[in-house]
Amino acid sequence: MNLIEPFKTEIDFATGVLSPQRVIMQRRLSDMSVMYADRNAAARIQSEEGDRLIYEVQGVELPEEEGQIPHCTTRILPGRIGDEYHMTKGHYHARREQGEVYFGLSGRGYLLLQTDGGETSEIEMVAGSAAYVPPYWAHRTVNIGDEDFVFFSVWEARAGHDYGTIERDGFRKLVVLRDGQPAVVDNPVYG
Ligand code: M6P
Ligand code: ZN
Repeated sequence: MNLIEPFKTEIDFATGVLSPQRVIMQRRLSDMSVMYADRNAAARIQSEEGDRLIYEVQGVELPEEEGQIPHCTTRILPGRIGDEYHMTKGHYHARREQGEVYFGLSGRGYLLLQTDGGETSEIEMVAGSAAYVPPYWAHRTVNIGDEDFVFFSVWEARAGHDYGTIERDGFRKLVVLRDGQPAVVDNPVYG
């Protein structure tokens, strides 16, 4: 076990920016264009405006060993690909038995969850919402507002990210603009 010195990070709730600056990871449309239901819309945006920034993660780097508790902010920019709101890739934990906590800092979003067994759940999040991702639930976040949706996440270091299952099957639910409102609908091409 590494003995790590205690430390703190200041968080800007509106932007998710950490200080001191930590590791920053950006995901652009090209990293996830196949994850959006409307691939034509994704291709059109790509050719008309270039590689759009969808979301950004800023976090502390900790050793992936038992007992370490990584934490980060995620900022999802507002916008849609076709009717579908900007979202994260989404993942299961490689160790499915590990959970996670999300805490809303600013903006409005949905937390979509699903299990291998076919259960689904969606939780609306605003600033101040503490949402629990229990073990075994895949999780994806979606910005349903006109501003950045920013939240803070905390998990156990060995949880790991399993992206492959979602890359292959997608999510059972999509969050889309319907009649001027965000709506959670079945994904017609799931699986
Ligand atoms: C949350 C946490 C992170 C995750 C990030 C972006 O902050 O769950 O572990 O990396 O969201 O989500 P994803 O990894 O699915 O792109
Ligand atoms: Zn996770």
